[in-house]
Amino acid sequence: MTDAATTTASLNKFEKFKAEKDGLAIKAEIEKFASLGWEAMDETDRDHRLKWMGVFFRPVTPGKFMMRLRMPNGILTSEQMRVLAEVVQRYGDDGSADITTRQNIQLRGIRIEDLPEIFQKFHAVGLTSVQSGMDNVRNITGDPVAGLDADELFDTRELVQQIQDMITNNGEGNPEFTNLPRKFNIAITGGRDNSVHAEINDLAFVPAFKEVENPIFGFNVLVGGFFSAKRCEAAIPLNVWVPPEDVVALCRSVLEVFRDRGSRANRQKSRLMWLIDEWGLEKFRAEVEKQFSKSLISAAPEDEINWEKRDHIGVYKQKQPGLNYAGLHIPVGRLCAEDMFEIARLAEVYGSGEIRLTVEQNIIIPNIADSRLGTFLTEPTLNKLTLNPAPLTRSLVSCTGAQFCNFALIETKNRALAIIKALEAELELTRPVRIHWTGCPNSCGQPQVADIGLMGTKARKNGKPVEGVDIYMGGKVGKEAQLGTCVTKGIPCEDLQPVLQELLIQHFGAKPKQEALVTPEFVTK
Ligand code: SRM
Ligand code: SF4
Repeated sequence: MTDAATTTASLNKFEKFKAEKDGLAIKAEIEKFASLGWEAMDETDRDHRLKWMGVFFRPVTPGKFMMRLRMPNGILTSEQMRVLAEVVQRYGDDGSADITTRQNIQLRGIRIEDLPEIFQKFHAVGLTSVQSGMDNVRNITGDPVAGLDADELFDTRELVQQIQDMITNNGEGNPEFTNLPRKFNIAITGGRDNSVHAEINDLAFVPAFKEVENPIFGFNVLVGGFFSAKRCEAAIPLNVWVPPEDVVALCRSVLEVFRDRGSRANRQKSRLMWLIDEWGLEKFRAEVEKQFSKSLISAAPEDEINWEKRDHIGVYKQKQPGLNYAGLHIPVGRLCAEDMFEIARLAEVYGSGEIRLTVEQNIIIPNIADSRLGTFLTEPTLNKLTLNPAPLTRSLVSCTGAQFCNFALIETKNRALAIIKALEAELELTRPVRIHWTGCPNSCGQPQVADIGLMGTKARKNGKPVEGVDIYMGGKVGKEAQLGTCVTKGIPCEDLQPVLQELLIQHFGAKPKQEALVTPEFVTK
């Protein structure tokens, strides 16, 4: 640890409770908590340590917990989806699930007394929620069409699973990595379109060929990307290239350096980039190299991210002849139990039982044979979870917001859907526009990667406090990704629709519907 981190006096309150008892210790106490009930539990165990098992106390809905899974590379089976559906189904209207911006699933409505049975069910189908919150490595993202995409350079699935297994001890929990100074995000992409937003991860691997005698495939390494309320940074090149077989070891080395040397004094300054700032990139690279215990190879001059980002909504041919994948749009990622059972059924009847998730909070069903496609397209579920949503709906992303998150300054998901519907009723759009909502400056909904990002804030109208947003623009994804910046502050949510309408007209070629009808160019389309 840094000098600052070694003295107890300088430790922040999170470090103190972690030093008293490691978060993972509560794994052995789940039965006890279940019989005690949430009200009688020790508050630190309930509000913080349970997150090491992916169980989040929700002050907004006390007694109804959220559970965050791990979905390496965003992949699950129909059997696993059915288990998740059964869990939320028992909670009636309180139960639902969300697909997250890290290709993952969160469940809602969970009662503490049900945890032992829920964990047993997870175990039986190979699901884990371990180390998915607090000072742990979050769900590791990978290409959503890995192994399906004819143009991919590398299938990321196995590597992502290996990294998760290393960090979590095959899903059982690994005390080596349960006490990081802060959260840590890892992404790995083997495709050409940067489907994982590599640039916003603490550690990311992007495809790159190293010329030795012949080009050899591997990854250039990026470090230090993160969003927080106080500071947002895109990841920077570490000047390292690794072949696929060294990726797991390099993850370990970077994590060990962060764990042992990252600052534990001020939680607002504990993400990896702060350590890189303190040391400088050269020293950071040298420390990683020491830990890696062999020489690091310098980066390839160019990476292979040279496509615009795809959203995977719709039906596409796979690299396997005669097979297709279908990207279903899930409005703001929210699923009810019935939807989840349906998705599991569709994946089994038409595909191979596999289901994938995207960072845009949508679902992909792979391996649909040409011969089954016609019948698949007639499924009534596709009227709700559509293959061809309207252009604004298609790219809408939203964080959890005030319905369940106590950090939220505004309601997000329901409001996002209502405003998009109203805008689509007014406007004719010729291309999708990526609108991301996030309920507070923590930026879980990634407004900085959006064409138009909306960040919850406190605004004023007629002298009264009202829910409002700061507007971000200029986010670019895929090749040459860059973060958007704040262009307008404090727009009251009730006044937002006309403001968005104007932005869409001015910057994204939208036309008012009336005008669209009389413009010959549009009539012919
Ligand atoms: Fe997040 C904290 C939800 C992706 C930055 N995030 C939270 C908490 C746990 C706060 C809380 O206890 O209520 C939210 C849980 C609300 C709930 O009930 O759902 C929460 N974050 C989410 C999710 C569910 C948003 C979504 O609707 O998809 C995403 C879950 C991802 C996952 O599966 O693990 C989620 N959060 C992100 C991302 C986006 C990403 O990773 O690409 C970010 C910005 C990127 C980053 O971390 O660098 C993000 N979340 C934060 C932060 C700010 C971190 C910081 O360094 O300050 C917090 C607050 C914190 O950690 O102190 C936070
Ligand atoms: Fe909650 Fe804020 Fe994250 Fe939205 S951005 S989920 S409101 S912490």
